Amino acid sequence: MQEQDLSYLQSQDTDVYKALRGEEKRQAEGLELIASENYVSRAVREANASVLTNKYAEGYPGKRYYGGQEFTDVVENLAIERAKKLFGCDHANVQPLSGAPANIAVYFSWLEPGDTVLGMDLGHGGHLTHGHPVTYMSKLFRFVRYKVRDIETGEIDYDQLREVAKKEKPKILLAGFSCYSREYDYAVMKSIADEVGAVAMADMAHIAGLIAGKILKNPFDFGFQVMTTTTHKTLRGPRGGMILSQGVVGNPFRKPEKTVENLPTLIDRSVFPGLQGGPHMNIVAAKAVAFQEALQPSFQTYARQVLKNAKAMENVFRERGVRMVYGGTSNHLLLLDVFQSFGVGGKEAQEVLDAVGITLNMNSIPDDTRKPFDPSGIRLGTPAITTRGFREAECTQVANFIVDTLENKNDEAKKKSVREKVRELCRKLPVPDSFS
Ligand code: DSN
Repeated sequence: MQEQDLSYLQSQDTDVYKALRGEEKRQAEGLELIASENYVSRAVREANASVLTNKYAEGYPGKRYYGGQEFTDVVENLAIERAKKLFGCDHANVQPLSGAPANIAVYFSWLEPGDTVLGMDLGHGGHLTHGHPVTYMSKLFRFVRYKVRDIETGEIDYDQLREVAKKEKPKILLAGFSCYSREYDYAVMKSIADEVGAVAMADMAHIAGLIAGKILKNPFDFGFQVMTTTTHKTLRGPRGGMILSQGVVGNPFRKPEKTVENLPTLIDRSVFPGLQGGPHMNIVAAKAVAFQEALQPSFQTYARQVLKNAKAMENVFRERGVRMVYGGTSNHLLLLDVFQSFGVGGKEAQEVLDAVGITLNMNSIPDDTRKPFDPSGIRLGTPAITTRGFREAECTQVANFIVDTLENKNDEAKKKSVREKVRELCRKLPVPDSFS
């Protein structure tokens, strides 16, 4: 990753300049294993840092409330068309500021206050925005949860899900997660949604890049009507969100009838003016650039390698007796029960690993008896190190570093040696500027 030219910033604001340089060094010299993070290309960063940050563009291409839109319309149309091509759908709204507003906008497009959503339990891998009681959405809508049947395999209890759906009659059936390492049976999910008259929605934030890279199944191929995602995880774009949908794209300024066919228009109206004001057009431009990168054949190679790398790490953890929640992985992430495996809490594991240059996050395991601020698990993933060019051999080394560190958390010499090996790997495979 070439150092950004920050010379003017340096002359204007040394404090921010120093913090940015520090972060550049941290990213260059450490291993990023946070499953939801990635490195963007230099082209994405340039678009992100462009003059479009100066521009208001409330509305949609060709229908804005401010003048001077000849270039904003170009970038938003490019982002929309590329997103549609990537995911094979009728419509893309590229304005959501992130994943949470994307989900909220879908809820408001389809639900009335008090309506029910059936989504995955947070403790079993779901996401806060799928109705956790701490969120405002849980005060407006009724969220009911399904769980994983078997924690050793990650199999979802579809029988229970069907029974709950029949009883609770959700308006939205939601497939999606932030910490689940197996793949949904979308056909079964869709059949349950049809049986109870629910819209089938997938929150694919974590695996959007693996779907775009054709390594994991695409919910649209099974009849799902809506998919939300962030754009900065496996999809390797700027920090932001997006809503993809099937149906007829109508004029967002004319209220359509509330039918499944009209979901694209209902969603557009829900994003703006329902929820958000001016979109961040610099981010929209960066999304367009990232989607173009994801349309290249090399992105499929990347997605395949993300999965291979996760499997290589899984093999090490299995060989060395580490307990993996859900028994391993079928995507980019792994959830390790470090409390059972090493007698170390998740918080301490995160801190000890950070000190040797391996960044990941503590995470609850299903039905965890420990508190969220010091849970039993750590979550890790391979999207960022794969962007760096790591393959199975390096990932095997990294998994061994993790186990070595946690087995020897009080051995300073051992940890120093791991730190040096991490630096060496980072020097060998620096973060690239482009990925072709
Ligand atoms: N915070 C994201 C993650 O780490 O999975 C989800 O929103």
